[in-house]
Amino acid sequence: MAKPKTLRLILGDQLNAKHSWFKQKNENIIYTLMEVRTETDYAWHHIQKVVGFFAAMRGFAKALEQAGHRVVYFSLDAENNQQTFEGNLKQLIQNFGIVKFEYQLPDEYRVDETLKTFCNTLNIASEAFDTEHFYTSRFELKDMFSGKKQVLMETFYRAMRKKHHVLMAGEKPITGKWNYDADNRKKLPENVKVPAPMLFSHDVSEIVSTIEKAGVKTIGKINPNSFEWPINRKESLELLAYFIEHFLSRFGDYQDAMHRDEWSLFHSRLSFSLNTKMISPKEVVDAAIHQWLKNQDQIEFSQIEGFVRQIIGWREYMRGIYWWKMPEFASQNFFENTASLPDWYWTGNTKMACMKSAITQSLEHAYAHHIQRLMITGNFALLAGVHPDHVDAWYLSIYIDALDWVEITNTRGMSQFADGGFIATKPYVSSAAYIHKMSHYCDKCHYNFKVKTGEKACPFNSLYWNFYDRNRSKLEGNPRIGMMYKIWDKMNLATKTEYILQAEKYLSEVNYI
Ligand code: FAD
Ligand code: DLZ
Repeated sequence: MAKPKTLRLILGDQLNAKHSWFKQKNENIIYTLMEVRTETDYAWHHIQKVVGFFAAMRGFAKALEQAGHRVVYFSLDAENNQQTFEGNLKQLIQNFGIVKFEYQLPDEYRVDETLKTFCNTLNIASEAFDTEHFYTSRFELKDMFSGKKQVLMETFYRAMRKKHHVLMAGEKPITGKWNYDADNRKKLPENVKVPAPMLFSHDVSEIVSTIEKAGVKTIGKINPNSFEWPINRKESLELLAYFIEHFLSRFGDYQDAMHRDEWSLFHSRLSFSLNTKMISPKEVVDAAIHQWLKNQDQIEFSQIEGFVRQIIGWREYMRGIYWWKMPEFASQNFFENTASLPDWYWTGNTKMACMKSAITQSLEHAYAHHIQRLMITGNFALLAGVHPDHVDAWYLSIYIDALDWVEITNTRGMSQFADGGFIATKPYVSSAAYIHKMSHYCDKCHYNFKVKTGEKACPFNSLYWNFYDRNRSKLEGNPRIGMMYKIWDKMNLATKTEYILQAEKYLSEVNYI
């Protein structure tokens, strides 16, 4: 008699080869991965994002099979593909006489709800497992801060350092100081050469053709003969090794720098590998610390601390906030913004050099680094009063690493202040002076970063003051912002009026600036 069979679902962002599920081979366990329209169509994903996920899923399925596991893979164009997780799962449960359904906890609220509902409809047993990827469990941050007056990343980060003994000497930080953020804000000098980013070169033409034939709506560009992102664990580890050898020693210094000719500077570009779980945050952190320990004469502590903070700090923090605050988080709009996203967010066709550069590279590489996302594209959207739903939709589309749990917390929370300051203590907005200070964009711009009004005035300048003026009742009481209103109040009425009129002009013709 055939043995009772278990069905195990692996989602596209659960490609963790080290998961304990895979320690033993068992012919009565069937693994399934599926390319489905519900996932390709919930956003207008960048073509490189869909291709990256499919290529990595296909490779993962093949590797499992080669290791002796039983796998059923649904490609997008398979005839029996029902194009939903539930449809395909139902089919498999019937066809294989499955007696138990198992899955790993999804990182996305939407998919979590779908699978919970699906399990409730089943008349067989079901069980959810941890993904064995993150440092924290889903509700660890909520438990840590529940009932506390202040929820701060820094508090969480220190607790993480202590709990996981990262860069610690007993209960104290190894150098006596927790955070070197203040040292991480340098502009890139002309004499510092940035090593070339590590690019892979996969032929993904078959996947691109399947996506196109199916009529999936995507954005952005791709070279089907030379796809540049890692698509398996081996390549993810190579990218990690390349980062720690060539970029880590400058990571902290130039973390906030921007440059028109350098699309990834000293950043790791590991977010896709991490978010698909091809590599774990602990592997990344351990490898970076190991490199620093071996080369302390060449790698200053501020570089490694800056990097570790992003992974055990920000990344885990955003995940914790997500599970604490969803689903309400997804509809917050503190400033009651209503504007549409300018059309050129989808084309890069604007006269502002910084926006043009950040958007064009995003369309070309499905990537922008943190400060481009926060202080260029996010900054402008907030100054222009764009509805956070539109901003979210754009960020969820355009980046290869964009998954709801980390996209929405960064976009709606950190960047758009739509949560009223739960994640960020003040809105991340700036005038042109900051952009000029941290980048090389302004040198070759149609606009002049020093000019506030008139034909060549950089839009960031008048929009900046217009933002503060428009949102005075909501921001004035914030102790981190009071200074801005003092400066504004000291300006004479004529100047203030000119700024507001200039901002209104730009907003009224926003698709053409
Ligand atoms: P590095 O600069 O090399 O940093 C190393 C790692 O730290 C990253 O790979 C990432 O895993 C982690 N990290 C750094 N900053 C953050 C952060 N703020 N939140 C979470 N993890 C962080 N990150 C995503 O992974 N997916 C998203 O959809 C996403 N959307 C964003 C939207 C906005 C508006 C902003 C401001 C930030 C967003 N981020 C997102 C965070 C950050 O910009 C990216 O993680 C980073 O740019 C990825 O590039 P990298 O791997 O080269 O990062
Ligand atoms: C991003 C993505 C895309 C484009 N397609 C798929 C897919 O067809 N099948 C799948 O399992 N996952 C896909 N993903 C990643 C999912 O969106 C991700 O698994 C969920 O959001 C859960 O976090």
